[in-house]
Amino acid sequence: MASLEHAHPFEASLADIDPEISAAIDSELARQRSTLDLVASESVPPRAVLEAQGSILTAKYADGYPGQRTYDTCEWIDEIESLAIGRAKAVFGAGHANVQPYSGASANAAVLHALCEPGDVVLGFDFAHGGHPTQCDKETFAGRYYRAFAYHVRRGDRLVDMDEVEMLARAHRPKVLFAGWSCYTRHLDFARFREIADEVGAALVVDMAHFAGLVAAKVHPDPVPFADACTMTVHKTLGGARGGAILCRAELAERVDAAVYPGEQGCPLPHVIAAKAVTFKLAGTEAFRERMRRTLEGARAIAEALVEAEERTGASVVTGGTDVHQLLVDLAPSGREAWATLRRLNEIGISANAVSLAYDRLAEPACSGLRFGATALASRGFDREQFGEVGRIVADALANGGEDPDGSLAGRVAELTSEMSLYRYLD
Ligand code: DSN
Repeated sequence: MASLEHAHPFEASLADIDPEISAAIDSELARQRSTLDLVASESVPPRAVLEAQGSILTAKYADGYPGQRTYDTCEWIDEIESLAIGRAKAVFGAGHANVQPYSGASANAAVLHALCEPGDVVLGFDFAHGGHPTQCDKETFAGRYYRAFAYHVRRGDRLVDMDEVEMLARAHRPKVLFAGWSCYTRHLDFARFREIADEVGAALVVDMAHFAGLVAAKVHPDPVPFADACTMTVHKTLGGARGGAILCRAELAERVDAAVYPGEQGCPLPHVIAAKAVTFKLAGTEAFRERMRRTLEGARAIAEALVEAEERTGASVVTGGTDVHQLLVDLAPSGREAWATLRRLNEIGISANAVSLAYDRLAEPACSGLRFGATALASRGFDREQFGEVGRIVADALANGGEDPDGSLAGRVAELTSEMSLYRYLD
């Protein structure tokens, strides 16, 4: 370690200035390298995105929008933000894009701010059934500042109950109708959502935080032509900068922009906006589309392995498979609890999510659901065959309640993770 006495404090490396944080980052890198990351909301941001996000742009203040800032000397930030906006519009074929939201949750807050008055009615997908809490959950702004109602999945087939959506929309006449999810594995019927929204005079907002990358790659039904606005995160299937974005019809541009800044946020994050611009550039490439196709294949391969193993695991794949980058597993038939099972999976080198399922027999914080996603491993280069092995490892683990008494499952995980390098340029 170089002596701090000889280094200008602003030029010393992280390792020299703060060895504790530096060592923790190194340990996290080692953890990521040795783990099969099946957390459905995670990805592997490319080096170019990390370089932009960690750049000197971090310093700059630039409240406002390109050409309309409350600070001077923003010409390069204007260029960067204009590129990000143009690329987002091009990738999704949208009339307008706002790339400033700090997160998907902030994007949902801004859209509600733009389209509703406090106390107006909103209708969203129940969190416990697969929606995001910021659509209508009582603990979030959506439930606190608006009159929020929730629709659900049917008990039988676990698909969104469109008849209930229609019935609730007719009864409560929402200003905003949300379509979109965090924990769901099938396509939504955007045309039917549009019809219902039109009938009751609601704006349709598609929360595509999870599936934006699939939409960009055209391997998922496109909500943009149906929606008044779409909210998203840029770091899930899109696989890039950490933050959110909003697409909307051109006529709503002013309202949406004013709701993001100054309505909901302060200064934008220029370094993150630069990283979003890079993400949208990459999302327009064939390499990205290939990765999204492999992501879908990967999720299907894991689902197939788990369906095949259902008898010995006592864990069923919700809806019998998946159309997207993730799958849900219900541990209820096995009688096991998801958090306890997940902790055992962590011990053999697998990370995923424990989630409450619709009609879960267990009360929170206990739950019966496990969510597995293929985005991060597809970014790492995993192919169909390797995803099949991932699925078999998970199945073998679940058949044993997550236990690995002879270490053979951990050995199979280690074989896969050492075969597929991660962030090699950091060596
Ligand atoms: N936390 C994200 C997820 O895991 O789905 C949603 O914000």
